Amino acid sequence: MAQQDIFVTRPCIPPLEEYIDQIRPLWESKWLTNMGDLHRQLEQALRQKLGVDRLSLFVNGHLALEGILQAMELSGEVITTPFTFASTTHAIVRRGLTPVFCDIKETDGTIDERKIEALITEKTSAILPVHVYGNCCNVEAIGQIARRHGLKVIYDAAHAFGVKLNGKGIGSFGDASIFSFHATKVFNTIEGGAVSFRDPALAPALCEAKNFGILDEETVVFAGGNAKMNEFQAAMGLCNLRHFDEEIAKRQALVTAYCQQLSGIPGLRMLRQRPGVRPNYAYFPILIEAEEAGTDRNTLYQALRDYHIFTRKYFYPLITDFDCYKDQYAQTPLPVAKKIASQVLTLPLYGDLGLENVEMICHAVKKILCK
Ligand code: T4K
Repeated sequence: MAQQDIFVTRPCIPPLEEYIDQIRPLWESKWLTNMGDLHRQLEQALRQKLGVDRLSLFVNGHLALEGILQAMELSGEVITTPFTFASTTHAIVRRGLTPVFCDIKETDGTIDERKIEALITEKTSAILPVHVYGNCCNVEAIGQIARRHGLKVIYDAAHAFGVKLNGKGIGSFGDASIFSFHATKVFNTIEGGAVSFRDPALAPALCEAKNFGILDEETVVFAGGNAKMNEFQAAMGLCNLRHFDEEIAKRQALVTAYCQQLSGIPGLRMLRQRPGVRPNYAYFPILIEAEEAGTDRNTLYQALRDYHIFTRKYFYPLITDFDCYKDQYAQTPLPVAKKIASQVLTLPLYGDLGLENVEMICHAVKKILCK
């Protein structure tokens, strides 16, 4: 039994003095938002950290996604995954586009690239896969399909900050990628997000999308919203960036311990990264095959709560089962997504969790499953 409640995650925050030093100049400049100096510094630092040429900050990851869909002027259908957070589909729908759901792979939970082509119609304008949990999609195959059919590819890389594939930043694949810097992510700006993008011509449209469509003081070119990151968020980002590598190293040690202690338990399976990936250890999902484990995912979830261990069912229910989407869109079979959503449980993972807590959580999991 945990002494204190253990949550699925806790934000990484810098020493208070460091943050105060970072925001102190704002009392002098009185420049609090609307693309200030700290915003400019963070944008620059993140381009380097993420290994991307072009990046635009947003107030959160969701509005970064809506912003890039608006800037690209997409229409019609977008092929995407049902195994994700609400934001991915909501952004598509809120931009007036139609989501078309593709099944996922058993191995890593990302979109099944072998099933994409069958879903393409004359209305399809883009593919929007998700690097779920920071697991890399098959970007090469998806790129080939997109080129064959003249489609845009926008990755939801909300979970994938700092991930590299064959030495390249994950945000450099496809036409664009969005990142989330929410408090629950490996790198946070309290709330925050960004879009990295390939085509330099998109830069003005992205600025306008986050700033009311304003081109200059007297010219407003389209109905943009307000999605600007403020200076206090940027300051948190600049501080957290200094501690990012340390956070990842701590998480790596915790994940290694989880994997060692949970391997070989009948009915408990873990997802796998594809080869060539430098991971960011954003989440630690496990899958429970009820028949073999003798206990189902929901029972494990509840029993862990009784031990004060608050896991999450990321991502259950599937998006297609949300009240707002049920029976709304053409139903393609999604057997793998359905199965994984019913089996998945995301265990606590954050830098300060501590190896002793990982040990205690694994002990509780084994006790519940092996009783
Ligand atoms: N695309 C994908 C694939 C995403 O997963 C997300 C967001 C987005 C797009 C959109 O990005 P943003 O617009 O959010 O930047 C959380 C996050 O709010 C959300 O950002 C994230 N995905 C999603 C997977 O998880 P909830 O509703 O599960 O969060 P909540 O409030 O239950 O927090 C989880 C745990 O974290 C708490 O039990 C305790 C801890 N916590 C949380 C907060 C907010 C803290 O310790 N401190 C805190 O300040 O959605």
